Amino acid sequence: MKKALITGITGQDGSYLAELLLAKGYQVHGLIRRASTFNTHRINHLYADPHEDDKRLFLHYADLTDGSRLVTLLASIQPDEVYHLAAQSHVRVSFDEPEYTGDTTGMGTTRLLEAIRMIGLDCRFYQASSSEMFGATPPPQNEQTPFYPRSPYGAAKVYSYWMTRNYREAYDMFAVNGILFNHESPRRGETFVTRKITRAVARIKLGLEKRLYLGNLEACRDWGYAPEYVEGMWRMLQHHEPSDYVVATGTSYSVRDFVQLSFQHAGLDWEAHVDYDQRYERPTEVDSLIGDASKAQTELSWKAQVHVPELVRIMVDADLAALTEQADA
Ligand code: NDP
Ligand code: GDR
Repeated sequence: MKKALITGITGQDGSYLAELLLAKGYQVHGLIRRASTFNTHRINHLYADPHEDDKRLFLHYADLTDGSRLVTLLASIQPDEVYHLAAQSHVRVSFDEPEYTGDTTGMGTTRLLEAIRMIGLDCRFYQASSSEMFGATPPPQNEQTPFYPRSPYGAAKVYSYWMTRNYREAYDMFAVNGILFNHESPRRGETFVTRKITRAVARIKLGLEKRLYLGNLEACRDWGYAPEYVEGMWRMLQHHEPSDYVVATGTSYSVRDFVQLSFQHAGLDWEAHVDYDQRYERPTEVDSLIGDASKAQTELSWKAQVHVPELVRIMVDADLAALTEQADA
């Protein structure tokens, strides 16, 4: 049985990836942070009683800021595949907490790579790189596009990208960067713009709220569907040689388009409910991202199936269903 370690298992992608790997027969180990309240709601449905014999999901306390813990954890688990998804992943927050973002989103990757090297672990390593690394470089963006990050988050991801490549080249590690464009789902964190919109639409529709406050409506993003993107991660680690891949839909919509489609799906007029709030603007913005994922299509046979109109329907319907269920309970 193959063993995988997922950092960031409690996040959007970590939860879908854990589902995928368990379905493929893996033993899955997840790194979780100690918090005063449980933050495992996205993976609770996967967690079996620890006393059951066929249990294949194991959770371990650790933190990206604690390098020695990463060493002991990797040494005891001995995973075949490491999916490094943990990060301070919010771009706007990275302007407020640049040093912490550098320590986790940047240095956290080095601590993990160095732990693998120090204990001589023979494993495959996936780094969650991001389209935010392209930043101000105009679209379309592919694996050859120069990086021009526009936030502390983007800069930390560029550092992690190069550390991953350096460990591949210097130590012959099977280490890859998945350069993933924005991907969303009903499990998306509630402060990212798509989920903030679909959740507000559901609340407005059910009369629980009246207004939605947003920042820049003109930014364009290449939004895909998270469950498909974690399949891309897995395929990168099954390939015969390590390389870096863009994962994207190749289409782009503005935040305004996403707002309009979401309200329209619920039979609402967005202009009657949406207001501007300067606090959601970023000091420097990424204006336009459109990914060219032809390398992933050719080498990994990966292609996005869900595009924004369907994504909007999935997310608005899920938020409406969750709220209705709550109200009925
Ligand atoms: P989330 O924000 O949903 O999840 C982040 C995860 O990282 C959580 O499990 C969180 O744990 C964990 N984490 C944060 N800080 C630490 C730390 N100091 N030590 C240990 N764990 C920590 O992110 P996503 O699932 O959306 O994204 C996964 C990865 O992919 C991230 O690295 C993100 O930057 C990157 N990415 C995401 C894209 C997207 O569109 N979703 C696109 C491109 C890249 P906790 O639950 O305790 O907070
Ligand atoms: P992004 O996602 O910064 O692309 O990073 P986010 O959803 O936060 O922003 C997308 C765009 O929407 C604009 N925007 C707002 N954003 C938020 N969060 N809240 C608002 O109220 C709002 N109003 C307008 C933003 O300015 C931006 O242009 C995500 C994260 O998942 C990263 O971890 C990942 O690397 C990238 O996607 C690819």
